[in-house]
Amino acid sequence: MKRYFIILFAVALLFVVFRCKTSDKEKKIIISPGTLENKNIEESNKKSDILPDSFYILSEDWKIIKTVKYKNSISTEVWGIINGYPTDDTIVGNFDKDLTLEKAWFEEIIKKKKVDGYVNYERTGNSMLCFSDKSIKPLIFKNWTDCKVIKNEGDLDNDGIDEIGLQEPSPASGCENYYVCSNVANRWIIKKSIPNTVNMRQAGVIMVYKDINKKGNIIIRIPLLFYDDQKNPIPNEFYPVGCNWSNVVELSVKF
Ligand SMILES: [Ca+2]
Ligand SMILES: [Ca+2]
Repeated sequence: MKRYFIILFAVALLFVVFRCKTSDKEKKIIISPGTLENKNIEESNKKSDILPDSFYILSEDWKIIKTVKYKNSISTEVWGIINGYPTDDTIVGNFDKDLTLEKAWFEEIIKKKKVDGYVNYERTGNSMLCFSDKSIKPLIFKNWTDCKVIKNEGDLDNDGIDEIGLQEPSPASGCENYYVCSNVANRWIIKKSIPNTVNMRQAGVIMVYKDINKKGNIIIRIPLLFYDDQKNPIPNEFYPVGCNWSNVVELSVKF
């Protein structure tokens, strides 16, 4: 009997050690890719590249922060794709208040219908952001069925929960939106919508990252096309702009 208890105790101990190790490992995997600037993608200056086009990333007071050279190719996929961004269907991160990792993915909502005893599957035209932990409610996106870019942005607001970025394709226009989604009070919402143009996506401009100099803020890049500049007029030299090509303004905004 005593031996039986010793064996039971040893097994329990092994289980605890294994669990701790797993959770340590899990904690280490939680990263913040959104805080890093990928300079290799943004400024492709390899001599062998053909770089027929360029644009500026500007500060709010119209100083040129960066000249971005990029390959302007119409054969490249430009809808819903951001050069250098992840293209995996599924991401991993901490998407709720606990310290374990979940998976998240984008999925079209399909309705199952029984017609004359047969099962029919009907497209709804809507989609959702789903989580492997079923206690996290999916986030519904209306009139959107396809998503090629889903990214763990890291914890942008320091609440311990990773943010998720999703690029909405818009084949009707070169202008698209990058949505930054966040878990707020146990509910997933679109917290920031960042417009972008074809040249930004072809050049692989990083759309959003944490502002390490201003607590509670993020840096976003938006096309000059969408910038409402009432106080400080934009100099003429940075125009014209459009959905295929625009200079870009970098802003620090509250998140
Ligand atoms: Ca979690
Ligand atoms: Ca967060």
